[in-house]
Amino acid sequence: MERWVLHVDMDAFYASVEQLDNPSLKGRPVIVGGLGPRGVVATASYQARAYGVHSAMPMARARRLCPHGVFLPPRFARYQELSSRIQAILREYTPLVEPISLDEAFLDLTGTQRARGSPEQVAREIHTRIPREVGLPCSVGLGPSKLLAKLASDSAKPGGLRVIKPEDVIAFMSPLPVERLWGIGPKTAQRLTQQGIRTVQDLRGVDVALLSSWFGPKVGTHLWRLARGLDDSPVIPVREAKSFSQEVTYPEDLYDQEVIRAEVRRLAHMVAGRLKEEGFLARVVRIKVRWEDFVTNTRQLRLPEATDNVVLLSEAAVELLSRLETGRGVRLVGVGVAGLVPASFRPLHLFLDERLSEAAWRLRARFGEAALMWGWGPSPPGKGSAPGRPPQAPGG
Ligand code: DCP
Ligand code: MG
Repeated sequence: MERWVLHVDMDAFYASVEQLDNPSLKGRPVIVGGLGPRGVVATASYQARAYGVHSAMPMARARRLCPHGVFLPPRFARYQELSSRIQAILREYTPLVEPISLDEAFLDLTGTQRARGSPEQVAREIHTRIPREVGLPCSVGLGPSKLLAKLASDSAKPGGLRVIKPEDVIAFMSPLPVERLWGIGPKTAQRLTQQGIRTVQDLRGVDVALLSSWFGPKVGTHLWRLARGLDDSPVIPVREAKSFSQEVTYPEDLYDQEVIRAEVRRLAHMVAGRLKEEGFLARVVRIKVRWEDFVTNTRQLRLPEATDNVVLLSEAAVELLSRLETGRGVRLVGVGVAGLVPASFRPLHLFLDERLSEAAWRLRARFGEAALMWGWGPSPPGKGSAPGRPPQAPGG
């Protein structure tokens, strides 16, 4: 059966939402992002892009480039709400919807023909329904794979619809710069450029053995396939939310508050590492404490936004610990996370910069330099004022 994948990507998503909610902003350069001194641009309306403003640019630079722009802080809850409405529309066509971020998703339309019309009709319908029913502009691409669907929607931006039929793939791809192929980062692109390979057509002229000698067999074969538009990566509907936790039962009860806090931080680090490994962000942090008399207490809190950040998660866990009364010996400590979303939903790690440094500052103020453990290193109990060694390895 012919494979059909659709890709939808909203145009200047955050900025378009701001324009939707405040129509006086329509047609104006709107820049959404961190407004503090170290803020970064999340996105800019196409009117602002004309001044050279783009995502990930320091806000200070954006202000210089576009002094008469409208600068706004992000409103994640609102973006999330509209994202859900968009996804609900998409799910009317197939359960095979893979959200990539708040404003982007893939749909596998293979074999949906009978129920919903041809993939091309579905693409047209989605392309008109989203602006009509949600009020936001989008771009839609349809092609024989995820690779082609994404390239198609990119080429239709802003506001367009593009269909790439299997027989048009080679002609469509040939003139594209190699960086446009996914999985080709700046480093790979640079190495290709050094060899005089700039476009997909150039890349198609290099045989697989040569590519493999440059990049190794795995990447070499991948590049060879991409150059031919060959991509069979599946559309993966969003995974069920899970939870992760780490807990330890101690051979001897813990009494020292510093030690207990250090343990909570250490477990939070392990959980954060697990989130990173599995590609999730968490909204909820939990702790569990079993006292010497076997009474067990749990506490949980909801974070302002989903994160896998080590410092934020351990800060939250320590905060929860402080909500429990002290004095009794502690047999067991556990730290867990729930409310997991795929890391591709990461709202704005760029802004976290500001909040992160704030959290780091608070941490340092409370526990001293030793409290800061950015990487994924050995456990901290025993450092500084906290005596003792971490007990046996924690179980799952
Ligand atoms: N985003 C962000 N930081 C980035 C990139 C994006 O916070 N470095 C946020 C703001 C965007 C949203 O994610 O509105 C969607 O990202 P896109 O890359 O799809 O960018 P836009 O939708 O803003 O613009 P377009 O897709 O039209 O290029
Ligand atoms: Mg977008």
